[in-house]
Amino acid sequence: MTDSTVPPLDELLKDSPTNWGKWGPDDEVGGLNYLGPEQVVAAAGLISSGKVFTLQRLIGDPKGDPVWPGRTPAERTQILDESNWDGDDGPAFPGGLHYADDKINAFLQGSTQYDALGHVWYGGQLWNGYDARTTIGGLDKASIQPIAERGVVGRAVLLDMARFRGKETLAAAETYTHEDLLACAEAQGVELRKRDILIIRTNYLQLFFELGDKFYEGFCEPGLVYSPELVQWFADMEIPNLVTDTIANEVTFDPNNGVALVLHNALMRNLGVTLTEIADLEALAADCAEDGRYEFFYAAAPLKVAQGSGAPVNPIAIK
Ligand code: UVW
Repeated sequence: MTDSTVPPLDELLKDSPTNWGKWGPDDEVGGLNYLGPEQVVAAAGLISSGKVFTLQRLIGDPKGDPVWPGRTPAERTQILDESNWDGDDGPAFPGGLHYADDKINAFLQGSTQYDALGHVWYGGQLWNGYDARTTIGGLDKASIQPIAERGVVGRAVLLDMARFRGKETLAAAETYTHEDLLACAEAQGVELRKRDILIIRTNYLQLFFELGDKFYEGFCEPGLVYSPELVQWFADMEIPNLVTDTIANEVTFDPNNGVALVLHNALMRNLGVTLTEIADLEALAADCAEDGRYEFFYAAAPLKVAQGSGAPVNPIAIK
């Protein structure tokens, strides 16, 4: 889909900063290098109440699974259950063992997930300058595997943009900037520090459950909007990981130029910021509003999938 009035990404981002080479020519985890033992130990010091929140959405939710247009929700198939032993097609093991087995056919980005740094690109190059042809048949470079092997642990801050704007959910195509994030943090009484994992709540996916198929009409999610200043802010703040409760973390089409997913490229491809999408932040946000504490320990490790462009994850926040 090419529209001549829309600038190509390589023109739009020609002066955008990159972290290519910063962690060597073989790096595949980008900004996660900012999270070393010092950050892990400091984050552990934030645990005081022992309250645990899991941030994954249910796969196979009876109410539906919100996915990016063109993807389909995971299909779980029962392979074995007690009915297999009604006749004699159940496997026979000594002692009379019966068991349930099932499998899923799922987009690796079809629920709460980490994107691999090689998930998006333009101009024939992905993160760290790797050739886009290394994606053919599976990601040979910057796949989800190195992120999964490393894990993500650090201090996270929840920025509740919906609550900050006094809304149940942000609206389709509604945008916010890094300055809005700072204003939100100030209103919440939390300091944003270098190397923080940023978690942003919009509660937009509530509309998926309320609107059904209409949710996808004129699809344009709310989210961060590109500006050179915003990208520089992410670079200066050394943000390792951006987590949101929307399908793609940023406003789908930039209202200033019409380009799709500019920040996937400016932040992930160029700076190496890992993106985490479709997180369920509702219980955590309710608790933060109640106790007024918007900073906490965060840990996540996506599934280890060889050559994967992303993988499901169930992140954990502990207060
Ligand atoms: C795309 O990049 C298309 O989607 P996502 O990052 O949401 O998986």
